[in-house]
Amino acid sequence: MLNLEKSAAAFAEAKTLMPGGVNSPVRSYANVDCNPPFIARAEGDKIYDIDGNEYIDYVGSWGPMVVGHAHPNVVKALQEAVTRGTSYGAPTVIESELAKLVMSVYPSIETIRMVNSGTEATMSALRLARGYTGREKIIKFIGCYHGHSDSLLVNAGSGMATFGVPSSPGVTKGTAQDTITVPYNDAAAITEVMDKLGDEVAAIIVEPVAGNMGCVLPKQGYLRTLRDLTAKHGALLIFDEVMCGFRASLGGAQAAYGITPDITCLGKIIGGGLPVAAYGGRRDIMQKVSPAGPVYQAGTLSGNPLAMTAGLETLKIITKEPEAGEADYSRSLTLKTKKLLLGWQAKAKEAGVTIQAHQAGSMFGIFFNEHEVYDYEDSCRSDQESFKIWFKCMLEQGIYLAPSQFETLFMSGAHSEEDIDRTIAAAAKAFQAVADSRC
Ligand code: HOZ
Repeated sequence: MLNLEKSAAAFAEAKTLMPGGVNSPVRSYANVDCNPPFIARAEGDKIYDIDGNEYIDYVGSWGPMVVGHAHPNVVKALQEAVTRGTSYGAPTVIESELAKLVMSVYPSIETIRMVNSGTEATMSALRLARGYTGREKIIKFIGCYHGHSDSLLVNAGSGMATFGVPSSPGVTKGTAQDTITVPYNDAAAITEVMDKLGDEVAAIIVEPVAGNMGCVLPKQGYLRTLRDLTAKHGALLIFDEVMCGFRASLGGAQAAYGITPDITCLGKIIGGGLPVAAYGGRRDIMQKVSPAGPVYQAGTLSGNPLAMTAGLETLKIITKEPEAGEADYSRSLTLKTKKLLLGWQAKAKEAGVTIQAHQAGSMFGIFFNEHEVYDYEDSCRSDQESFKIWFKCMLEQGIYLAPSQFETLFMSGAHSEEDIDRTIAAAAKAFQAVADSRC
């Protein structure tokens, strides 16, 4: 039995200090009926709590830790950088270095603006789309989560799905009415809406691989439909690749599916675990951003030298040319993820539990569902009770997973074959626990 005594005490105190005891909702474990381990440190693919428990980590800080925790190159670069000061609020060369590296992998990004979080990136991208097109309406997909700015907190995934809150109080009717929501992966539904309202729409924003209703892949041709409809109606197509960037493939979903968006939002990995995100795209659109143009957006800590350093070192590792005979970084993550999921599927089958397993490169997840999962409704029909049992049994065995069916798991370069084998063995017990609970 996992001893979480110190974590429980720390959580009790935190609840007196912060709403729900946390600074971001899902990590509270509120929907899995247990206390969250309080984390003391992390290294490689392992995370350690204040009770001394060790876990194999598949959350990876919700995506950024693609090279593992405390990678020596990242640590060394940060140690050197910190001695030069922590923030200048002034231009630095390292911002351009990171920009060039990102743009070399994402050719659709001709000009980029660094910000501090995915929320800032998507919020700013929408403002830009509205400023560029002179239109007010935006379309988002039910169950897609693009951070917590007002216009995007409508029928959103992630914590809103986890806690069953379709929209947030505090978002005005005026704001909400400019956000049109449509089911994900339904080409007929989006075509109908665009045929009716397309000329009023500034942008369609989409997670091209959805990661906040669980991991849900786009159907064949779906992203092409979005591209064609936006082009037809003079609206912009925004890919929110905060999660799937550098994960669905090195070049993200846009490279994996061969679709070029007008604007891309990135985050997580490009900060290597420090707070960084970015939005960028076609030069003519980005030239509308202040001070090149009139669409205002700013940030004291944007382009922060420590954050740029962590991002740059992380991207250098994952973009490095492989040695002869070696798989490239991204491909090796994909292969490890595949091995893990095949193992989980086999163990689920042995236990007589049906799951749907989804993978896009190094992001992945499972649903306890007899049927295929293509959208938020399908995701909601998954068996939440089974998920809870599975999650807790995995945690007990030292496997750290996202505490919600409406989130995604991530593989890192630090996960060893041995740890993947251990994770598959743990899954055998967890699926059996699910099967037993159904007897
Ligand atoms: N919104 C993130 C997950 N998709 C962060 C969750 C958290 O830290 O609570």
